[in-house]
Amino acid sequence: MKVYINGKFYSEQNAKVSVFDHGLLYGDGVFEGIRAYHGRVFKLKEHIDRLFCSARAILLDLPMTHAELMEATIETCRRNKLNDGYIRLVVTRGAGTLGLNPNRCSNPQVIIIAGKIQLYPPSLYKKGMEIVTVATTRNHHNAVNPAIKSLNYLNNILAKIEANTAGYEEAIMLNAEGYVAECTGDNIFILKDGQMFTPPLSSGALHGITRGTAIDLVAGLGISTAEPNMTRYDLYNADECFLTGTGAEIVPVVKIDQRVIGNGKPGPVTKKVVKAYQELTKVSGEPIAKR
Ligand code: PXG
Repeated sequence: MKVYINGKFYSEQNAKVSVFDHGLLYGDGVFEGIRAYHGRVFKLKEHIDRLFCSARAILLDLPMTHAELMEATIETCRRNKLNDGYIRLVVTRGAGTLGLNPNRCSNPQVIIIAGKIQLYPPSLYKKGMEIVTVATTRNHHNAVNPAIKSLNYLNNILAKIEANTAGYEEAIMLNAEGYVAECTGDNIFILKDGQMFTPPLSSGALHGITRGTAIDLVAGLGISTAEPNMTRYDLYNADECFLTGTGAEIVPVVKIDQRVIGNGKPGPVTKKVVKAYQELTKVSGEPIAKR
């Protein structure tokens, strides 16, 4: 595997950053998780846009333009002969002193890894997933804003640990007001009486790229998506539920905190969205091969 760091490619063994990098010392940096399907990078522009927004929010100047980052991502796929896989784009604050001050870091590290992704088993998409609410509250937007896809994912990791120790793969996180925000690495949707609902971005939900795609695909089925504050009561009484994320794509949810959703099987609208998403990944994205 060839890893991109600041314009150069390194073997896996030689792809390194400093132990003084504030990405490591403080989680000071931002990232994106992107998928490639059938020789195309899916929603690349949207991911780079979000990376720039995350960087701006933490006052980190990306040393590259939008176009340069897109090209570097595609070039990394080419060098790794990646047709289908997972791309991790990381920008750290760079090496500094043993103190918080980001001004002492002068050299942001732009890292691009193009590899494979560990997927949920296909059976899960047929049967649907069971999830639980956890006690770990989603970060408050005045603390670490959940809109920032930062290298500090401890909030999500703590929630994931709670889910895992309870025997589940994914957790619902509530915000400080007790409203549903999102899952540890996925956004959440419900269908109720023919209308789609997902928590508003102000709840602490990441502005998920797959979330946006799902809203578009659902609109294509003639169903609109509202974004009200939602409680667990709303989830428990949903007709259908699914999660969205770059890694997970569209995952049907059939049980929440032991409450059976709908008839306990992936719902008809959910199944259509799963299919429509798969179809879209076959035909859309930035081509990796040189034209
Ligand atoms: N919420 C959070 C907290 C996330 O980290 C999403 C929602 C979904 O956003 P997108 O833009 O992907 O639809 C994410 C994304 C991984 C992995 O390795 C995690 C994500 C994406 C890709 C891979 O677990 N999280």
